[in-house]
Amino acid sequence: KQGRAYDCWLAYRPLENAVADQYRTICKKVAVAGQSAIMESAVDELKRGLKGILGVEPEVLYAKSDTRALFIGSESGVELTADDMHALGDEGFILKTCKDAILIAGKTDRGVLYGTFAFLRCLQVGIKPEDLSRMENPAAGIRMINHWDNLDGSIERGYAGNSIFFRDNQFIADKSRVRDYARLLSSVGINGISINNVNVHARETRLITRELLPEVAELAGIFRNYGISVYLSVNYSSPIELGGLSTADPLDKAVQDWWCKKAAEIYEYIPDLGGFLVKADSEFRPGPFTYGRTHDQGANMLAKALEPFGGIVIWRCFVYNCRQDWRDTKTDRANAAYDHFMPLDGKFMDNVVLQIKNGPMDFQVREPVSPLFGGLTKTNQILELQITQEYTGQQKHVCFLIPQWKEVLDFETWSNGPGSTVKKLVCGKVYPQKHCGFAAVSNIGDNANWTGHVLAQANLYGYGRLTWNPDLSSEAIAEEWIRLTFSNDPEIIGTISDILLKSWLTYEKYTSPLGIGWMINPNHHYGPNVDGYEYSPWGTYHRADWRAIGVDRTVARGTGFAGRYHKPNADMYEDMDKCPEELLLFFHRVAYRHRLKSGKTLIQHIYDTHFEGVEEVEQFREKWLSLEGKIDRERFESVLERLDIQLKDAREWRDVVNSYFYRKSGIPDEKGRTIY
Ligand code: GCW
Repeated sequence: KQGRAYDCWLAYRPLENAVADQYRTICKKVAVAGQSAIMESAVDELKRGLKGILGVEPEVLYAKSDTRALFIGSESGVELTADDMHALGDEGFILKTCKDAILIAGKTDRGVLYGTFAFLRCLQVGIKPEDLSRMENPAAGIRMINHWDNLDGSIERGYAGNSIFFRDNQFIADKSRVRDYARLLSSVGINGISINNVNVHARETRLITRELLPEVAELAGIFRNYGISVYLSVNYSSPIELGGLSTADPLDKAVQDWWCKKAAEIYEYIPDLGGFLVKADSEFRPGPFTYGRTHDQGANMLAKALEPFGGIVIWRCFVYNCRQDWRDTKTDRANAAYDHFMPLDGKFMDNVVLQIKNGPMDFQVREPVSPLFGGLTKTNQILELQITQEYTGQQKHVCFLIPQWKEVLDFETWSNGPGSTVKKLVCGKVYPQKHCGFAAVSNIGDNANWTGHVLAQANLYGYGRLTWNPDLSSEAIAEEWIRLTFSNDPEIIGTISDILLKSWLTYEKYTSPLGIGWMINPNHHYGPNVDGYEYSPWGTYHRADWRAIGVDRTVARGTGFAGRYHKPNADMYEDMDKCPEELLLFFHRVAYRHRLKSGKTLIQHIYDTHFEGVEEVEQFREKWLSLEGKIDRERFESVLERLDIQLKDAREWRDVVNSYFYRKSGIPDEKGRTIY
């Protein structure tokens, strides 16, 4: 037994109330229509859930049928109509109830599986049978998780232990944890997973060889039973490294043939592989630029090889010059992805999908939305988010990221008039796309509680829920997660959601101000270091001097980034008075004595927010202490330990950042607090 935190939101705690009694009388019998491995996963989960929540072990009967459904209770009570079938998408589900029966149905077995998880969620939070009826279809087809796991078991930017797939350059033989992970992912609607790091090093390059494919196939088999397709990150130079060719030039016939043969070989082992994920020409990874070719040529060459097997190429847009001269104020990393990919719009094959990070830089606590969203109109695209908290506290700090993601999803790009929000774009509702949706970098590892910080489980949960329905609110997701993970007690819900919902803004307050980002220690990216990247080649500068701070990204005077957006966004960012204040230093160079809308000077804002941030962490700790004895000791203690670390490190952040700006500017804090 792995401890209380292991089950995450699938703990299936006993429910003791009148609603539970109602369900107990219905849930004695389950009739299964349609047999398959995925249906078996659904039945299995249903049994697990009913046993845990109601203490019921139902009798299960199988019927030969083309229908895909679970009938709980009487088989005759509820029926599927032609209208139901018409409204259902391929992965959608219907829940229907009458007095003594519940129907969980889908067009496919995947739909039934998602419906089963949804039913168990409703049951756990205590929704009455008569209020159960619903029909849901997922918002987009690609709902994916990316792992940055290496074969040696390490995880790039992992903060919760080592890989659950690999150890010591081998696949881990015991797959029970992988199966539980598949359950967690599929319970929130995830349907794709890339299992290895996008930085594909020598050993991982071999994942697409006959030596390792049988092992990949075994993993794929486990995920397949939960409706999840496996993808592989591939090395663009594979033809050289594995095939002994002298080039990986996408226009070279031998290279093209090599990939076609390779694809055929891979699909022998994994006939339903999702496809390839590719990081090319980025941070020292090889790519088409080496051969003077463009990214459409590179991606399309791979896409042709995968096409006969129904595979897709997910091509990352995280392409920029990471060897820039910090003295060069004309080159702007923020422009890079847009400038590389906009000219290629419409040139990609329809089984290529561009994967675009939410912001133009790199998963900072605050960034504007990448202008590629709404810029590209003729290209399949998915949004890339980072669940692992590389720049948001590394799972030592509580930082509920759903509110951040909601801002991204709800951002109005004006690409095709009003209503061209990011969520509509990546769900293919603004421009038609064959493939679209979401990807995010996982935050799990082999820690007993999966995510290091117990409260970080909420980020994985919330990501999945948003990919299914991006209209869900942060508040609803937080509440649902707490109910499933901890309790239906209003006091517990209130206390934990309060912490979660504030935590992102709190983290922002004591770290980097007003959208400027970075100010962290190089390489590992934890802890304050205002000049950590200031004189580095990575293109991430704040340009602070004694008078002002910020990067001028205007068209009129700066790097021109503001002009990459559609109007009226471009005008809004261009004008210092109209620019949303939380992004002020991202777009403008601002004097410390400049007055913000609050009436405070910029420097006073920096001091105040840094003091406030720490005070808020103190309050989180107080709030958490009020839960003592109300939740299990194990999770109580483990979160408390992390909050202690957060408090100590938030103080460090506050003092380092405040002292830095006091020393640069010579302007004292109006409130006379201690600054060093
Ligand atoms: O955020 C940066 C990380 C790198 C990562 C890169 C990427 C996998 O610091 O560790 O590499 O982004 O997204 O490719």
